[in-house]
Amino acid sequence: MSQYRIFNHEDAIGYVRQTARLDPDVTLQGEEIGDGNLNQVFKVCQPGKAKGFIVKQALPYIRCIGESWPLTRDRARIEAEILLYHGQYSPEYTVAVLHHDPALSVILLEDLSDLQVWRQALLEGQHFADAPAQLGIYLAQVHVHSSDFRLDYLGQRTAQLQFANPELMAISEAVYFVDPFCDHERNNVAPEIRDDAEQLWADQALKLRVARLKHDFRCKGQALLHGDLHTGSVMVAAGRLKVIDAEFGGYGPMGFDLGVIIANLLLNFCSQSSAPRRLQRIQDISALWHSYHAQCLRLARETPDPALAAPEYINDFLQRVWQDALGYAGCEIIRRTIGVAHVADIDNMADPVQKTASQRQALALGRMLIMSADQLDEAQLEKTLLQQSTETER
Ligand code: SR1
Ligand code: MG
Repeated sequence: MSQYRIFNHEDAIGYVRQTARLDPDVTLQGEEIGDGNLNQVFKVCQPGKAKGFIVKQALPYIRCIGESWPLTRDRARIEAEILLYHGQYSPEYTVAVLHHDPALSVILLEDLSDLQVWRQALLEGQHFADAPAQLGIYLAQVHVHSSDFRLDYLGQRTAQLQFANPELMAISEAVYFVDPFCDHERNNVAPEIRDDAEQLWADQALKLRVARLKHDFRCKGQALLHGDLHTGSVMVAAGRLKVIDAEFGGYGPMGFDLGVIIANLLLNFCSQSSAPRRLQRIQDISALWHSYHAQCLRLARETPDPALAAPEYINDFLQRVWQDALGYAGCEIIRRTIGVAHVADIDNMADPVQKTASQRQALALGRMLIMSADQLDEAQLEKTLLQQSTETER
């Protein structure tokens, strides 16, 4: 039985040697490459070879905060199990788990060095035109297959218990729906937009909507979510896409995953001074939704439950998923602007005046999405964003 210890690169090499069953004579090198908020991540490979293995280890605390915020290491086991489950239904788009050791809180993952993080690609102005449609297929596959469209009552309740992730989902509940809507000490509010944040904190109509979204996040266990599907959890290359980092996953509303990724495309939209790039983000959102909708419709129709098979039922269901997605997108945009964890798209903007303008635009857009979620269909959202894009011409 392995004993938990915080890995250094030698430990990571030893773990790879043991679990990947490599020839003992093979020379391996390892380096820490993690830049995420929670874990440490090593790349282990043979010298001179571009591809090797990824070793991800959960620390007993949140890495970006430190030991003052302890966090269960069991998240590594939960993440491995979620990725394996999602990988059954979306093998093309889910990172492969090669091995995992619950005692060491370690996962061995395929090395995706030939892909790049989507957020970084967007920051560099690169456009991966296939990515939104691929992500729509991935989401539809993992959502429908873990939902009541595929599982009977016992099967879905069993899965809800197997993938229970209370500690990580409690963090999500706090950082999405609580902290950003009050003057919480964990928040990170730039002084220039303090007034805007205070207006949100005093906005009772907004808080009522957020309370509903929070309730649904906890109680509407529709499907096994990825749980943290921002553009940093998606790796892309020409014609290829892989989703990584599912440690915040668990059962929840389908619209949550969809909303988080839409929000991250919109955060990039808010950071852009280039009109063509803003237009690309609008088109990305449209392609994502159309792909998700079409694939859900196709997969859901094959349900063994005759009560759920009618196209009218499925279309109505997906319309409500869309409305949920807009609400969750609004929360993600707001929490990434004034909450504990921001995004590089806006935080790394060089011009302080433009950065403040982008933060303000993000807060207004986030609020609008939450307040208008039940009134905006996809075409209306596109029209609204196109108007905003023209008005914010810089
Ligand atoms: C305190 S944890 C903040 C965020 O980091 C992760 O990347 C998740 O997005 C989480 O919400
Ligand atoms: Mg993550």
